[in-house]
Amino acid sequence: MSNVIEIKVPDIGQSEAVDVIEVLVKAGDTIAVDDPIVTLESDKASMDVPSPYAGVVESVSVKVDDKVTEGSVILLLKTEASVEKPAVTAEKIKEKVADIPTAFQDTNLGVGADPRVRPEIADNLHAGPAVRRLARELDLDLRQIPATGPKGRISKEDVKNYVQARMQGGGGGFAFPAVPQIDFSQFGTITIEPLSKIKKLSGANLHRNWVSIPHVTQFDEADITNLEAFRKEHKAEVEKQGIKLTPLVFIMKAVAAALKKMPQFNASLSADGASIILKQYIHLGVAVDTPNGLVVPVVRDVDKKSVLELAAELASISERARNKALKTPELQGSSFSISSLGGIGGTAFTPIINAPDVAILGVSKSSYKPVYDKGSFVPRLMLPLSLSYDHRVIDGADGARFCKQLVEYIEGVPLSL
Ligand code: CAO
Repeated sequence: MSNVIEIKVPDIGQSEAVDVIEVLVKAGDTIAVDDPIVTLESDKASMDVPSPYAGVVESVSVKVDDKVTEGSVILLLKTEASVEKPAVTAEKIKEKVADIPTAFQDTNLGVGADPRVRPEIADNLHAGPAVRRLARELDLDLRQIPATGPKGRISKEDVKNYVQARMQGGGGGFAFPAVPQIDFSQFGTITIEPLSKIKKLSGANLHRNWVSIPHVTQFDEADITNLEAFRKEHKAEVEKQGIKLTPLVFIMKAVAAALKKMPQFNASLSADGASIILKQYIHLGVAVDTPNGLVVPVVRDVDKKSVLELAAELASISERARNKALKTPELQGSSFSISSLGGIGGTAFTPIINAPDVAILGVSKSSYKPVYDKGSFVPRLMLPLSLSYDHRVIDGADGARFCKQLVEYIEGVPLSL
């Protein structure tokens, strides 16, 4: 025999009224046990209330922005179930809330930055579990989605509109052909090793940055003969303080000066693509090669620190990156990034932009080259630079100007510690 029963707000672990931020069912819907029926939001968390019974919704008694407490009627349900004991408990709801990942590693170069978990740690981001789940399923970064709900809340509608806009803007009917599944053992012996967690997370972000940003890479060279002579002169003395002096810290100072001169490189594109967000701070993401994969810790306020301070900080963060000892905030907030492969080798490469930055500098290995000067060739130590920039924000001419400016700053960087 069927009953019509009231489904009420269960014990949610607090006595204060909470907001209804989403109503997930309507009259006539058939629901199963544990199907979410409303999303509630307190000051601390948002939570889905699952249905304790299966049945058909007769009517819904709450609407968005209502305030409810334990015992408030949510809906009337026609059910065949026996209704002795409601199945929903505070523990069950808490379990559901705990389902949502709460931490992530944002390395920005994409690196380590998993877009599916990223939104969950954004402090002032308002979105219910259902919206967060949807964003995770679609691999979307919630912070990119313009919110239209009350108190700046992101609704399901906002997510749908965002996806639609993205498809209209960039889809064009184009779809990637699937990568063929091949059994390589047919060609010879193989072994299969799982990718590290960092590689999986960074891979997703590098892929996103590579396909979603129109990259251009500009190449140049800076004469670091004098810089290198100065560095070598002071290397031993600095090492006594436990600090390793490499060309990179001088390059970081020169980059900071160039970013001050050309702030459009120290910027991000707004989520709707309609404006540029210029940053008044210079925080440089520095790519660090670790046994587990690429990590990009951030050195803050590079323009305000001395060469020695930067060298000490760089050594500390790269060591901690390799020991997996970095804290989440140390991986966030870069305004421009540097990937230096100079200690390894190579003459040039095309670094992938560390979104939401709009540019990244690649540094390759310096080598002596004959440079024509006043009628003769002289040996000079030349440093190869590769600047990748987002062509939506930066024109080619500015890309070339930035490189020229950077070369001038590297060649004239104050030779002091
Ligand atoms: N040209 C020539 N020599 C260079 C150089 C350059 N551009 N840059 C560094 N070197 C030298 C250093 O001076 C040092 O030699 P000495 O000990 O004789 O002085 C040696 O190379 C090793 O330097 P280093 O790599 O340990 O230090 P760094 O400050 O240059 O770089 C760090 C630090 C953390 C950036 C680096 O160790 C690293 O991890 N680089 C890899 C970054 C990476 O993986 N990028 C790819 C990202 S995309 O996949």
